Amino acid sequence: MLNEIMDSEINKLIDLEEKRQKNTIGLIASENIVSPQVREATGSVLTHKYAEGYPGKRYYGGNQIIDEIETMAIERVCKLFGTKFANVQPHAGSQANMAVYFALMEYGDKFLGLDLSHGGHLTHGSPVNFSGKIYRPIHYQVNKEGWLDYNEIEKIAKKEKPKLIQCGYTACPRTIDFKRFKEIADSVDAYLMADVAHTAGLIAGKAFPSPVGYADAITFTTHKTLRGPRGAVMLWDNEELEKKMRMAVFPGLQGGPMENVIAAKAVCFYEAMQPEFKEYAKQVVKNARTLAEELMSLGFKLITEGTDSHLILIDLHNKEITGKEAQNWLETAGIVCNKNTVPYDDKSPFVTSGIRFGTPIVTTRGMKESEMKMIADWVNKIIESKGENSEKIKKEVEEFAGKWPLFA
Ligand code: DSN
Repeated sequence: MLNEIMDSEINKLIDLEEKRQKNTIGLIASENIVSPQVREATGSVLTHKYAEGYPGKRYYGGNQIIDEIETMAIERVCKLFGTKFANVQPHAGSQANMAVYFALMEYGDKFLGLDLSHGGHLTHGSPVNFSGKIYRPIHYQVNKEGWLDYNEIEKIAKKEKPKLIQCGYTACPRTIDFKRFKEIADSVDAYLMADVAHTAGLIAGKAFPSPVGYADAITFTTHKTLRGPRGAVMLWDNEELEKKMRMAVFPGLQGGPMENVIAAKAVCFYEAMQPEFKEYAKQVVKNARTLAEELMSLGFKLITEGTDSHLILIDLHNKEITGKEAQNWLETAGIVCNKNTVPYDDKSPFVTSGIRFGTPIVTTRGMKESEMKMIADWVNKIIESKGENSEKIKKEVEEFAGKWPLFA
């Protein structure tokens, strides 16, 4: 119980949410559990401070210590990923992507990104998002089996001549050939942008290929596999882009940066440099692979028949159920995931034919391959019974999950 909070109504709800997180199995691929140190920095006195501007050039007094913190965050993230420049101020992944578009394109410019329903992101040119309203997005898709088709992407790029090509996804389980993407971008004189929000932690932990050295701009959120606070980062190497990238975030689209969150980002970058984090990243992938293999052996159809990352995308067509039904039945049993469209889905994003699983949370909690097998078995029993035994399995899941710490 958080005794410090005087608002007992919110206090009670935070307490209930903590219990929910502890007593369920979290399989949402984009979520994670942070260390007590990251949480502490997020809730620190730094939340009191206004610091519009950048280290050494602020619009308010009293920023000497804040400057040291933000500089440390920048230096750490550049060292972690091996780039020359970083901006640690973006409040979220959407803002980081928006800032890169502001820096590298003019309104109305054409850019090429993956279709949202094939594993892209809203900010990769969805018509309901700013990226689809103020730019002219064109989209590539994955092939029928769910794999990127680089020849097809090259063909579209050569025909459309976009100003920027976007790679990095929210529901593609496999590695990305960043070198091939760079060759395609160079062949049409386009910028290459990599939105590696999902895999940043795996990249930092050397468990997934890095876009550094290929992409002109890299963005990611810090709260997914990287296991930091909610927020985002932009990275780049070209000195000529420095002013544009800086100005795009502030004063371009944000005011005061959240220095408490920036301090928490710095803590997470430090944690990600430790040898234990490499072990964590490797285990995330091992767990995802084990979960994938177990599910396939139980008759589930996986997009690309497996995974190279933290993420699994299950196509439920052969089970004759929707993603919405599966998500609800699993959640009743305490297994929390999200419904997700599969490539060429015949159902709407509110219903879907798929579910997406990820292993960042369960790995942070200390679970390994044998626990993945147990989870696959529960998932199978719940889906096969069409949710009939969800209530019964809920008791087993609660007893099991409750034994694991949130942050092992
Ligand atoms: N909402 C995130 C996800 O779940 O993949 C993307 O930002």
